[in-house]
Amino acid sequence: MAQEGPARGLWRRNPFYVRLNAGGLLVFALASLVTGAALELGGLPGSIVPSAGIAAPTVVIALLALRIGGWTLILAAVWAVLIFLLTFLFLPTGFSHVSSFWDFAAALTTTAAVLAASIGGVAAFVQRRRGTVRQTAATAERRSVVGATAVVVGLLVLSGALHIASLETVGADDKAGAIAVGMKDTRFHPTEVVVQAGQPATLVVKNDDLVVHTFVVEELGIDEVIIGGSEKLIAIAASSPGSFAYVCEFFGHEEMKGTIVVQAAPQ
Ligand SMILES: [Cu+2]
Repeated sequence: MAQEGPARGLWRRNPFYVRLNAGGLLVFALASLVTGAALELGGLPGSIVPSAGIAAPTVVIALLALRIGGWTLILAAVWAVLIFLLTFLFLPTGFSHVSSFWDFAAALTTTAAVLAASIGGVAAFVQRRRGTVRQTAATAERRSVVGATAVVVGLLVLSGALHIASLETVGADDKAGAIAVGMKDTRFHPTEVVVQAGQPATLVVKNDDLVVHTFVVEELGIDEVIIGGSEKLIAIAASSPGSFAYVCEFFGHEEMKGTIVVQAAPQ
């Protein structure tokens, strides 16, 4: 509690747009740490390292903007845009899967925080050059920030509810005789499945990760999306022997691949 005084003072004596910039960066750093910690606890060791690696300089840059202002505001705005470019490739997966909470939440929080930081950084710098620095937010500005925050929180709640509502489980009866394929740590387990040609086979594919994955076998026309914690029954019908690749199609999940080996039926 002893730190609250100076921290609050530092926050309050800064102009509105500097606070918007620093606030955006700090929210991004927090979101990055939470995501890294969740993945670390979820069984993907080492996830916290890149998260902390990007959160630490982000916090330092936000504090510089709050303490010094001036040129550090440009640094903060440029840093916000860099973070956006760095995470940009992962955003389509998140935004296109509202029912996968972790993916959607990471994409939405990153975008909102980085937008706030960029707008704040640029506006703060421009106001300082023009000598129009304002300590407090105009009513419209305050309403915009409150409104945007409410929309983000509302969408996060919606995504969480959709995720829970979309969870699928496979009953014990259906599981009996089916081949289990797990998705864990952005890998398939096992990476080889053997079935007989001309005999229908069933897979139970379960996603034990927090993030969404796909199970795609192009040659067999299989294309399923499975959110974290969900499982699906997938029928395989291969009439002739051969081997078919199964993959997850999302960016950054290139290591997720396996093979379905279709053996000739015993004579
Ligand atoms: Cu995947």
